[in-house]
Amino acid sequence: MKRYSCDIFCRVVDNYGDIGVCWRLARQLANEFGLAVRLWVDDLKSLSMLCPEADAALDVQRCRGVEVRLWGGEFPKVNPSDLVIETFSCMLPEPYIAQMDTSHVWINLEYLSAEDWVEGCHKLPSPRPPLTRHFFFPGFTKKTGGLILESGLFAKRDAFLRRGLENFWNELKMEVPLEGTLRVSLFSYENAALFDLFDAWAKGSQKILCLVPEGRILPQVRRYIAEYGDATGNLQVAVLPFFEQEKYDELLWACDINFVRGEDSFVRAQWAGKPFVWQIYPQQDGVHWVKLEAFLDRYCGRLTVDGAEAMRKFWEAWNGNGHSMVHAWSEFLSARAELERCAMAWADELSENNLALNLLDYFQEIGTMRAFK
Ligand code: TRH
Repeated sequence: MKRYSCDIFCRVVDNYGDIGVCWRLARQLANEFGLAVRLWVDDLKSLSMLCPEADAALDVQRCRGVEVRLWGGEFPKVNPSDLVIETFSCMLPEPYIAQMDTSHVWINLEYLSAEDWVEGCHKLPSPRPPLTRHFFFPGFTKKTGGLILESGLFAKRDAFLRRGLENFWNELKMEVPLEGTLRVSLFSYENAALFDLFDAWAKGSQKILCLVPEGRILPQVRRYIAEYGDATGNLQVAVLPFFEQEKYDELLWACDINFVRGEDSFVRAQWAGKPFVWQIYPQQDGVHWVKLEAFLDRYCGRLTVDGAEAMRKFWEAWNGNGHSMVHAWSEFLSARAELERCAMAWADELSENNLALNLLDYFQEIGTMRAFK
């Protein structure tokens, strides 16, 4: 049987989301589905944060079953792959396009959104004669491309939790948290609501251990620690190094509530099956609010009126609608049992719609239409 090849093109706009999605998909297509995957990325430093064995000084290298190529300077003469994945409309290099013909399947993988219009745009063709580019939208319904989910992830998660967390804390050189401590991971952008939230946690009746992987929120966290110490009232804050991508899942699994952001960590928190709080990537003119509310509408539809209100209020406050975190947090915490049940059911349901499988089916579908062998 022919081994298909795949080129994935990634431009790092900012942060880790673009490369986070591309790296995850590249590994999955190579290691689970046996494609010969070449990942073109314009910023190897970002990749090396997610995969420390990637050498930012090497233009060509193999990592975890994927050929990684620096996308910069003059584009080399290469044969295009059977499947060409442009991500987030990053614009394929012209010399590469010039080598393509109609036997190559060109897919543009788009950003994730829970908005209704996504279903209508998923799989839309966009002609670029003589070629055609096809839009592929991840999403939360059967009429979208679904979400990236590695095979066996839930079994891995459940086995990790069954083994107990002692090793996990040891590896982090941390003491096992006291019984009854609420473990919270915090991955977010700068956030004006942080001090308010930390105050609520410090003064609350629940012991909280807040784990902060290095990132954009860190200067604020450090300011708080400088002012109040890393243990104040019922709050203890611990700053952790940035995890490699696969290890980051373990942090999400080990915590009771996860604060996530952007796109990929947002999805991983859903696979963790735990209550989570999303700080959406802020866009100009506040358009991100529409995206945030679209997700909340989908998710909260499964909750009781009180549960839905608690989740919505807390998420909105965390995303900066100006409301106090204190009240919102206490309601969110009260709804925790219900949010836990919903998170697990949501993960199970969403896992039925696997992005890589859908993408490969679509690749075959287009290929067959063109008598592609
Ligand atoms: O980094 P993000 O904010 O990414 C993005 C980008 O800003 C992008 O341009 C924008 O369009 C998009 O959001 C919506 O958040 P995201 O998507 O969660 O990506 C973070 C990646 O980093 C994800 O793959 C998880 C990974 N990660 C680790 O590997 N280790 C860690 O310790 C942490 C905290 C994250």
